[in-house]
Amino acid sequence: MTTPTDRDPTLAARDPEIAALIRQEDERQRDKMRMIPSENYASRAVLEACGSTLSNKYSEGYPRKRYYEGQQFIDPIEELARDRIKALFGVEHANVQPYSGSPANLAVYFAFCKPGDTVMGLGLPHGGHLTHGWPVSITGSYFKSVAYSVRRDDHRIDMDEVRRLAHEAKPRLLFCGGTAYPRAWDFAAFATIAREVGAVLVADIAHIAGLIAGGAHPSPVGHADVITSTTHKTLRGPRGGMILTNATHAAAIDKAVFPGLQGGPHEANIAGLAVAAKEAATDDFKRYAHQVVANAKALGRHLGDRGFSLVSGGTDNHLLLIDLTNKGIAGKKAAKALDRAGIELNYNTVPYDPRKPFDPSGVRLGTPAITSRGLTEAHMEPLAGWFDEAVRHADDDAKLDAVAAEIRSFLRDFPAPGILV
Ligand code: DSN
Repeated sequence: MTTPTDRDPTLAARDPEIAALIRQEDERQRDKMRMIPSENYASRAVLEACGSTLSNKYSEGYPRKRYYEGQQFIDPIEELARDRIKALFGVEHANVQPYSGSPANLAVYFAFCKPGDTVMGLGLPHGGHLTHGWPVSITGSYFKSVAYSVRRDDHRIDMDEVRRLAHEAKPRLLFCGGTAYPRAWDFAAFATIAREVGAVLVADIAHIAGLIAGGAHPSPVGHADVITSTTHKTLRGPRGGMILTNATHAAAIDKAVFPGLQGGPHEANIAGLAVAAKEAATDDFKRYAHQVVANAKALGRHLGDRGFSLVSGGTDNHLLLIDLTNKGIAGKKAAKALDRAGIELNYNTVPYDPRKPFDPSGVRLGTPAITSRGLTEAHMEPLAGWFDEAVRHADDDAKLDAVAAEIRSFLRDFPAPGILV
């Protein structure tokens, strides 16, 4: 007699090669200081929702207005995700279907722009995002784009320049938000400029969504016309995207996501987002969000004490951008050495970088994932020490391996959410 497991084997039995690689990735995530600022650990509950049979279902359309039958359980799931996100951020409307941040932004273009319209955002080399109109992205090819920048001296966004460029270019969309800007965003100031020139203000909060939900960064709600985000960074949800807006723009945004840009929504991830939104509404999560920022500030201070040059002199959020020029090492070489030493981050351009993006002067790191494991300010000094040691001994594999072993052993006391090995 065949058992259900014979008919439908486990992953390990069906495909040991993939199962082994996933297990190795689990172990890697368990054993390393994961410091890519756009990454995190989703909880076991979120991961369970994402790995569920919801993945089998098509549900084009929106709750109660679908093009496929069998939505008895899908509709309440998407409604819960929308309602929880609306409550968490205090917005009138949430679309939780974008597959990720780039599709969320593209849907906003589709909702408000015609090809050839002008858009404005923080330039990529200054910490912006590709989809805010950078030339190599579709958003920079189908739209005219104007980039604002950070000042050379203090690496802060130059709001005078934003105002001047906005008045000259009269953009249809004005983006604020980015991927490598360590300072708080002044959403009110952007809103004033957007109003002056008749632009739609889009706040892309992908990096800081969890900080905003937890009250550790000011919210763009009430300032931005539209808010876009991923769901897997500081928010600690599944991979995905969302668009938040008010009643005025709700219909245009929904139409732009479906049928404008996407087909069937990924309801397993939407269920994961509902779970993450429930988690993010707790006091524990508020403490987490504030701890992320406290850890980043503490780490910045300790790295500064060791002579590392922090872009903008520090951080207000979860990330640090370090210019390694004074250390005589390029960002890529440092990132590879740090990775071997158990500190995973990414090489990154710094503002006005004389080097190329594939071999830039800096590294970018952040505290969302390590804070999810329970690290606090007290742990940032040893972490800065390991960081320094790895950068100073970037050519010494034995030394890097010794640091990695220390980190592995240190992290045993800090179990990572969602990692069962
Ligand atoms: N890839 C994301 C990041 O690392 O910031 C942005 O899309």
